[in-house]
Amino acid sequence: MGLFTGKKGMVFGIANDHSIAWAITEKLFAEGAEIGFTHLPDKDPERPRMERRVRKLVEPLGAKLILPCDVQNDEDLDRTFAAAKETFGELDFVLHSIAYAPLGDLQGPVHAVSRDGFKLSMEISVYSLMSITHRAIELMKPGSSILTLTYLGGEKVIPGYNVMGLCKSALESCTEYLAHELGPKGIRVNALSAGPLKTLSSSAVGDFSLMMKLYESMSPMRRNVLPEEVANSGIYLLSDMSSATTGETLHVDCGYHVMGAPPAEMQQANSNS
Ligand code: 0WD
Repeated sequence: MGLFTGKKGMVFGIANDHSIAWAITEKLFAEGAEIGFTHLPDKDPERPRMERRVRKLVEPLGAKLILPCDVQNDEDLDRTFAAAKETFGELDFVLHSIAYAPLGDLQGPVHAVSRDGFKLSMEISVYSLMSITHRAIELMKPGSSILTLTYLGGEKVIPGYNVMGLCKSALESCTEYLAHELGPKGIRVNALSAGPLKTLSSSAVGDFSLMMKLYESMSPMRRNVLPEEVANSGIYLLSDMSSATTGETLHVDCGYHVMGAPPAEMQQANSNS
């Protein structure tokens, strides 16, 4: 029997097989979960690229539901949760793995971000957790779990992360407020703060390979995190294994977040050069 045998949930945010949501999904399926998925609606219905990419991944593993859903659209969200109710009756977990900022605004500087770019980034990256949670509550019973994905750039300045840092800060605060509100119902809300992983959206963040190198030299474990390690912590937070944890931001980053200065050997190398 798996950790998720008899459990049902919805996953938002698989773009392709590099997505963090996909790494978590593979583990969820392996542990016996029944899952519904959403993908970004395709602009050209004649060429459904988004749908095809998600369908190709999740259909062979037995996806119960695959729906287009733009989190900017309330009707899409209503339709998605109506379908989830019809298919599953109740939900035990929801994974929110969605973020977006227009490239021009993401490239910074923060003081020059456009009004519209700011609103759009916050709406897709933060408000979506609130609007998804609002609809999920109705289907969730005590013991259920909601998980979102965040990054250290929401706590500290990470050059290049720019407006997305502001979004992650708000997302982490949102996680805490939602945990407070849903705790009495026995529903948990947590965030997983992952170290850098090469995905579609991270490729838009400036100096990404430099960031990977920095983690290798500076994190206490002197390496980058692997997708399956993020996925393992993801299923921990979505499962009954984390039954007394809520409002938490769990760092899965080889310890990088605890460092306040580079390790001695890095400082030595810098002073020799
Ligand atoms: O290093 C990384 N990759 C890290 C990512 C480190 C720490 C955290 N994260 C976070 C991201 O900020 C995000 O919140 O993890 C989450 C997932 O990111 P990912 O797996 O790196 O990115 P990706 O595979 O691109 O999935 C994000 C997806 C979108 O992909 P694209 O690339 O097509 O924008 O979010 C979805 C979409 O599938 N998405 C939307 N879904 C519904 N409605 C929308 C929308 N409006 N916009 C984006």
